[in-house]
Amino acid sequence: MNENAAVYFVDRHLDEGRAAKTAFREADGAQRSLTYGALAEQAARFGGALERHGVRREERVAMIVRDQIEFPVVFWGALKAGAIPVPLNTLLSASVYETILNDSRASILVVSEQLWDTVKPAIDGNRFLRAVVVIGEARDCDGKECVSFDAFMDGAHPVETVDAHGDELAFWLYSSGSTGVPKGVRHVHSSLKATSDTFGAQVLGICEDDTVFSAAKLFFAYGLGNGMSFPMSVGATTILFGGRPTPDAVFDILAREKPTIFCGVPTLYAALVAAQEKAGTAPVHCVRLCTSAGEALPRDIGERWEKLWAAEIVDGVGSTEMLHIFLSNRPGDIAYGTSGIAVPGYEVRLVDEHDEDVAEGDVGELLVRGPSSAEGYWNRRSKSMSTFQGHWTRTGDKYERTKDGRFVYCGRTDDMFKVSGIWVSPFEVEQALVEYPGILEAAVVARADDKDLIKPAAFIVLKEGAEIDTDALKEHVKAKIGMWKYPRWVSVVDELPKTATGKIQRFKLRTPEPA
Ligand code: 3SK
Repeated sequence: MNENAAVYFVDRHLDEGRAAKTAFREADGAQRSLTYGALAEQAARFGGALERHGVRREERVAMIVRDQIEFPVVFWGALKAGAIPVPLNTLLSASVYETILNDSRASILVVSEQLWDTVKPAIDGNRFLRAVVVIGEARDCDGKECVSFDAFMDGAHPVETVDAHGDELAFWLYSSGSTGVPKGVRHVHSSLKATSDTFGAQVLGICEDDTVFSAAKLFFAYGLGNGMSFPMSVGATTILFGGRPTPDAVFDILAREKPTIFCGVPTLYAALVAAQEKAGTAPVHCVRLCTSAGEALPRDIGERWEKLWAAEIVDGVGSTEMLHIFLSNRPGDIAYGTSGIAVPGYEVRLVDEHDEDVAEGDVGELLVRGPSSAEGYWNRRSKSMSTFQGHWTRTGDKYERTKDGRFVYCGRTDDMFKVSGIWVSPFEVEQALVEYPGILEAAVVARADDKDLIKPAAFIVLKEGAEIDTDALKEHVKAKIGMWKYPRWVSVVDELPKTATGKIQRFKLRTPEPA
């Protein structure tokens, strides 16, 4: 049997009578849409165009592509031809693109024309790229072949989906984690179906009648599942949005497109709740379910959203290495402020520094085992060996298990610190901070005081027009979570440094306080 993921996610829909069903619809630009039939045809032709350009199996096809209908065409077209699509974050700088394009040795790059000015300097000196395909008008590429997407596809013969084993490499995703160093995470064909069969089917209960809008983009593992593999596993429809998901843009899409499932990240939910409460307008009730991941959702945000929208947020945790969410709340059984329990098909453990299971109520590093773990990092043997240990994957996240078996996030292993000999989770202090009126977001890091003792330091973003009394804020944190955990320094900032997917980059805040 051919275990190429494109058979299950693309070709199967033709046999099951969904050729005319809309698979993707754009919410912006020309508002184009793509049926399952057109996707199968165009992906096969994109695969043929790769072959015509001499792309062979396992060669990498880099994608710097916004959420638009060409994204699934390129991704599945590459898989059909046996090439390896490598979707990249569309918000990176030229120097990071240069590093990743060299690291992956991609021979073809597909880029959205809106991103051309940023990407162009990254390809000038590249020795591996044979062609650059621009979705839009072709550009001048200084000696490299540069064609428009339409010209690249023109006249290409459709490929037959190549035979692949489920364990064969299918695609890579680059993860820069909380440290900023990009690593190529290599995933196999069977993993996409594994995440759809577990989180998609058994937690979301996604079905053919659903319409999904994921504000988290397709280049991110979370967005790839939400907006592509889960809906395509059941023949549902996805709304694509290439722009920045500001509250206004998101509210407009929810009202116009009426998705039944909405997927966001905590920063976005915080901004949506603040905007909605300020405007005082009633939301359009269409979503049956919302999801959150990327980092733990503050309890307060979950509760306020549910009150406004009468729809639960299913908060979970996943990783690029595990492809999607493996620990999650369940619809109808949500405990905001926790990451819920293991997703069916996954097992988790909390271990101490000797890899021994910790006692109930103690904090430990979260290890996970399940069917979608990556094969390893590209060209990073030592990091692969320390992360992927047999069947278990180390997440680098610290968790505590409550009496009722739910997992509570405590921070990254490298973000935790001790104050007066007791562990402090920056996340717990941040949760207490954002519950204080006027605070939109907060990040907490360790800082040495004038006696060289480690204490929490907070960075806060205020809601529009808000002012706060920092002494009263410190008292609030003391009363809420404990005397020793309150931030000794509070800095008001315009925004927090974050990865494109919303994870706070605390390492960027760990500088001594300016004199
Ligand atoms: O960070 C997460 O929670 C996540 C969830 C799903 C897929 C990928 C990631 C990083």
